[in-house]
Amino acid sequence: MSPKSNGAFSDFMEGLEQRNPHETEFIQAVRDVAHSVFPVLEENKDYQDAKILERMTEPDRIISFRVSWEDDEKNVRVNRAWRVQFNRAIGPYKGGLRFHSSVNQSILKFLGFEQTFKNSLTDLPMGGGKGGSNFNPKGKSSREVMRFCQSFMTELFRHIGPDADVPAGDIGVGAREIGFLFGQYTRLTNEFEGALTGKGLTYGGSPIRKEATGYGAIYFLQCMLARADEPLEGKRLAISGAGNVALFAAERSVQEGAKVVTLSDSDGFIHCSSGLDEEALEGIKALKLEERGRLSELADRVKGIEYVAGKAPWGVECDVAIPCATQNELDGDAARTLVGNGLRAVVEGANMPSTDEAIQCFRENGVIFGPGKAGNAGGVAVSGFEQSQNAARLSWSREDVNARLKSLMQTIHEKCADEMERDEGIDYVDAANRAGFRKVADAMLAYGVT
Ligand code: NDP
Ligand code: 2IT
Repeated sequence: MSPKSNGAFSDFMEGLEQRNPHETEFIQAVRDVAHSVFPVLEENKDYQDAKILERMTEPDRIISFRVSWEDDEKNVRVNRAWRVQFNRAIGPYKGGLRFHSSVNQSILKFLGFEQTFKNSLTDLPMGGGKGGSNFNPKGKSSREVMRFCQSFMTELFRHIGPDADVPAGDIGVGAREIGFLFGQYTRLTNEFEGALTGKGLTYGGSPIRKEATGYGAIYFLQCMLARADEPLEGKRLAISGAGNVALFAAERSVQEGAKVVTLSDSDGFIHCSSGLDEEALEGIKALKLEERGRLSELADRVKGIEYVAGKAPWGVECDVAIPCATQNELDGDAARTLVGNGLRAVVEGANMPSTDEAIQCFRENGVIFGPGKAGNAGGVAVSGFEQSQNAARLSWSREDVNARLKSLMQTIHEKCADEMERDEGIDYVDAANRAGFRKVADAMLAYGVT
């Protein structure tokens, strides 16, 4: 960055921090993008005059609402919920819903902001949005989750629709929750339409949607490794998380001949130094996705697996780290340990899982680093394919969707590689931010001052 650009960047960040006090995750996400795109702004007076970045960092609107519901003991419970409709320049708002006790406005604003650039990278007509609630589904019965989802949708339905805003899953919102939410949406609106994605295959869902984020991350990793003339086969992968993203990243990795040496949940991690085989993975998928069990139960069930309580998996020896749990789960200390153990590459399955200090450490040590905006875009991309199938009242085959997903991830990688050729000083982080930014910025310019 030039000294002039650097000064403007500092002024911009100071203003942003004053306008959004205490929103640490949102400020972190904006800093990452602003740092990458300031040199682009410097070259483009139209962007500067139109105050494009100032406009992009204010959500179009935030809907905040109360969700009241009754638990199994007939107690009335109250939660807080939001839908952040961040940016509609290139398509209807699109992005997941998160149900987790930690959810707050800052986290949803960071996720909605990042989603805008991620969706732009897919080249599909999708704007950016995110929503959720501080409701904690853990330990709740299915009936309690159903009553919560129905109450949540009774408020949200008036703000969404296939051409307005199309939510999907995220942490704590999987196939079961999308079923309850869609059931209530269709009941309230008397319409059967693609207002949510991640639906079950019997009611408008797309093949490969549940696998898409994890598979997509591995397709992106393959592209990054190929550019560095390295194969994926035989590499040891440390994956964190044991949810929707992590499990299907693991599945694809095993299919590609890589060794998955870890998976984790918020209580600890499992370690299998020889790499999980397909049978072990099937057992883990059943435990996590169907029985809703804990990884701590596995050591007794599967031979060759060690369970380590209370720790993240970043201390084990691996060639590639794939964080697939949550934001800021991989910090500077973890990054230094990984690098000390010979780490070659990182691809982010989660959104913003690496802290700034971790990314800095990867940069300084020549680790190939694929940011979440590019690496995990496969999930929302197949959501976009689900919207297309719903609108056309068609259903594509698994093979077809998987081939489209693979090709889309390769295209995102090519866009990043093009940006890196345009400016040799940048990495995948800057490249993904710039490529995502240009499309949204140009659409906003075309609309005038809105
Ligand atoms: P799930 O709810 O299916 O799984 C989340 C996993 O991460 C669980 O194993 C969970 O453990 C663990 N986890 C969650 N929060 C924490 C925490 N605070 N500390 C430690 N572990 C934690 O979510 P997804 O797999 O869908 O999402 C994972 C990440 O991927 C998120 O960052 C999400 O935003 C991102 N993402 C998801 C997409 C999707 O299609 N679902 C698309 C793109 C990105 P436990 O069960 O113990 O809580
Ligand atoms: O972070 C994400 O991209 C998601 N949670 C998926 C969003 C979607 O609309 O499929």
